[in-house]
Amino acid sequence: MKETLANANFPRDGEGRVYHIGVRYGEVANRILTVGDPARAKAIARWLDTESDSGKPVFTNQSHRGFLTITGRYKGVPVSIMAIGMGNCMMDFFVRETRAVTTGTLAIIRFGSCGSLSQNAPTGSIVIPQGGYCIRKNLEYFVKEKNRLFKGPVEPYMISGVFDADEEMSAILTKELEKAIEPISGKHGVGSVIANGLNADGCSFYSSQGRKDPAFWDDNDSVIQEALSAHPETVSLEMETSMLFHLAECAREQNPIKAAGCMQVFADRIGNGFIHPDTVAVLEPAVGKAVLEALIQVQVDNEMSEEGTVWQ
Ligand code: R1P
Ligand code: URA
Repeated sequence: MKETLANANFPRDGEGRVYHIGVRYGEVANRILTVGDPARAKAIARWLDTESDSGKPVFTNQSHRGFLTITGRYKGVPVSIMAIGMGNCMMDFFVRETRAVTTGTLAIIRFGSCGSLSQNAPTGSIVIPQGGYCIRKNLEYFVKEKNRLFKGPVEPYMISGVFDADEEMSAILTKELEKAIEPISGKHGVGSVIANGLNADGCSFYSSQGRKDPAFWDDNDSVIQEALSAHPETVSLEMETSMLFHLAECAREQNPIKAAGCMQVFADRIGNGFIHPDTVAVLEPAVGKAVLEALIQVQVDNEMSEEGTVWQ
């Protein structure tokens, strides 16, 4: 960020660009497809209308903190594709700062990768969770006993209740994904669409996702079993989607956010398998296109006018 930032509460530069995602009003559309990996965002952007379709070049911004924003039109409708990196705090930066530079309802669909805790969702499947919860390492447990703030018994992991996905948007997404996956299902390792389970966000790829790392004290032998006992409908395990649902539920009524998600199963945590890159090469473009198809069908109230935007 080249310019000085005046506001300590919600930092922006002199032109209104928010500090971390690096964009300002008119650079992000109301309909957003968000991913973790910038390469996935760039690959999906090939589905956007070209300059000869829309008369406007696609806008791209790479922020100094690693957020990538690509804004254009899909079948004439303004959309943004945003890569945000990994973890709950990146989702928090993305949702809050995007909200600060937009008006009207935001419709956000995350397309990520995940681990699977269900035999019904082997690698190459696509999962659409109806809700999500968080598994967080309880740092207090790992504080030396003499330094603990809480003197009573503490557990090593905290499992939250459920935050719901937007039902209507998830239904549209399911319909589009079923349409897109049906012709490739069973080929190149592509599986089928699994809707209606729950997603768990781990605060780590390792400790809170129950992975064994002999180099660290994690006390996580039973964390997955505890999560499944609390939420037997759990299908997927990743790091951002439940946080997106949580933030959408916390959005004030005057600034609504609709949130849904879908994930390609990369890691089979039951059978210990990992997806082959050839499967991802077939799956990602098909899912990306289906998410864009879904986004343009979603009802968005008070959508921003085109004046002063990069898609004008
Ligand atoms: C871990 O490898 C990352 O992959 C998943 C997890 O949520 C985490 O961000 O999502 P993405 O593929 O979207 O990054
Ligand atoms: N992303 C995750 O967070 N976990 C997995 O096991 C796979 C992808």
